[in-house]
Amino acid sequence: MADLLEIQGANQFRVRAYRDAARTVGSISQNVSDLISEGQDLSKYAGIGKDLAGKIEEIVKTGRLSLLEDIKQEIPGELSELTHIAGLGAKRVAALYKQLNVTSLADLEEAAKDHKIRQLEGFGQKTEESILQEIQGRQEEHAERTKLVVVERVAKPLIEYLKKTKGVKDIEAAGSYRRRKETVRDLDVLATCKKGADVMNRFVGYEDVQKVVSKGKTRSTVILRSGFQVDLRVVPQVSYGAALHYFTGSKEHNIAIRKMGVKKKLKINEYGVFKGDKRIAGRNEKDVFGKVALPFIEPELRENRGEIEAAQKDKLPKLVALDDIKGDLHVHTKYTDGHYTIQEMAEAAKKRGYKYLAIADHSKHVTVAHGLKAKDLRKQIDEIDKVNEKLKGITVLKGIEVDILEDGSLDLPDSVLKELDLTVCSVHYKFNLSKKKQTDRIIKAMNNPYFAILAHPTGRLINERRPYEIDMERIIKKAKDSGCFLELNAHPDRLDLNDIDAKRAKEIGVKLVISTDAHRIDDLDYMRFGLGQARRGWLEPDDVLNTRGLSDLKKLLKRKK
Ligand code: DGT
Ligand code: CA
Ligand code: CA
Ligand code: ZN
Repeated sequence: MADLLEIQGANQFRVRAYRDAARTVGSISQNVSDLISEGQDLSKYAGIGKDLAGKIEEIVKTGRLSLLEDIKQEIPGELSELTHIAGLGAKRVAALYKQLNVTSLADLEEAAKDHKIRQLEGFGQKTEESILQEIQGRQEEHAERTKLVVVERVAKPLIEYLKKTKGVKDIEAAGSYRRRKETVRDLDVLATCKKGADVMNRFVGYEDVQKVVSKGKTRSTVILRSGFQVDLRVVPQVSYGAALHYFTGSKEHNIAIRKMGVKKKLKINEYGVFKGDKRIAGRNEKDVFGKVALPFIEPELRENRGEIEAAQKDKLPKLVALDDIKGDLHVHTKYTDGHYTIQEMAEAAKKRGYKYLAIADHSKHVTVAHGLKAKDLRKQIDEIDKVNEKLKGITVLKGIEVDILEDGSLDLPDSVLKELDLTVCSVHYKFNLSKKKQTDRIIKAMNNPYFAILAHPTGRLINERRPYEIDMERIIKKAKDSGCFLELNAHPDRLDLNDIDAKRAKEIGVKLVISTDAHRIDDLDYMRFGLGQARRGWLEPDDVLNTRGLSDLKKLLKRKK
């Protein structure tokens, strides 16, 4: 609705109301249709008024939204999807439609190839080229993968439901989901159960199942209403560990393990580890590793990216875990586009066992989020002092998410930055600079002695916006030389740095900061996604800045100024 209204040129407040409501619905942990059938009033959630609550109810009860259908009648084709192309907001999409009659991705591609876009006012050759690149990139990535957060929302209730089946003993989701990969193609669930248990009928009878692709005694596959595929396999208990290992993957890891087995004259498959016809392991995953003389390898590491060699040398990392995290260093408040006060966010952080929380609202360049000017920031600093006087057991740190401007300067003067405990520095516009220019821009910013943490270093949005081009190796080395840190943004739409870059940063010796970028209290729980990615990047507690206590943190944040 928001995209379509924006294309129509509707009132900005109306547009934002829909976006806020959509975000809120996305962050509600229960099933929204359950809430509605229980008769709950959704307007108690932030960002959902009576009118929107009514519309959500309409969607749940009728499967459609009549107003949306009316507007769709007025707006042709795939225009709303085109707004997700990097560099194209609703305004530009409207211009492309009005002037070139572009209504689909195919039209857009054709217009770009015919060099018609560069001729429009407000579009240049650069924009045209980046549009074309993006379209082609999307076509390559078309193999559909779902974000981990979305899969989690499906997997958790499904597993809970299956657990309640009489006779089910073990049950677990394996595959890329267990490896905490940022996106998942399908869910691979494994179970063991007593003879005669009715688990397959329970599975295909799950309310969210749209289509049963196949149903057998040991394996069934269904498609859920969201289009997402789930496989369930029932295995004998003696094979559970071997099956869990096999179906956790990755395929590359499995192949490497199987080869090690062959060298020891062992056959390893989803039923067990076999010497001749004799099963010598299979009940436990740990024993499967044991038979090829390896210690247990954490699922997040199983990508055949060196974990087997490390395990052989007893050099596996002791991966960072949620319990190691002492605070969150990037959250927003009502001062900009957050939805809660400083005190509310701090209390929520304390409830999560944190020792500190850094407020990092936007700086003035981000006008859509009402970014702070120096005088607003000073006001916030005073309020933080007051909250710190009141609140015991947690320290609120003074920060800012300051924009890195196109010329590499920071969006606020040093005179105010120096009053802060830390800065979280972000690129929020001009994503399409050349690799060299984008890298130079960030490196120049890092020369500012008040630069502390590079936020979401590549700017990507998973499945939506590709990373901007930068020379990551140079950035990491510069961070190392200048005493800066890199963020691993834990927001499940970002997970930026990714696993490979995080591992590289560790190798070079730069510490990472796992931050949620929370705009609401519940977003603080995104930390778990950041941890998943950090673990995939081999990070240990020592590699992560926000595992430190407050005084160590403050020492590490001090740069030679
Ligand atoms: P995805 O694409 O997100 O679903 O990723 P996975 O890793 O969940 O892949 P999936 O669902 O195709 O297969 C689940 C696991 O089964 C995979 O991680 C390893 C195992 N597997 C699948 N195919 C093969 C194979 O050809 N050889 C071996 N050794 N293992 C396989
Ligand atoms: Ca899978
Ligand atoms: Ca699968
Ligand atoms: Zn932020």
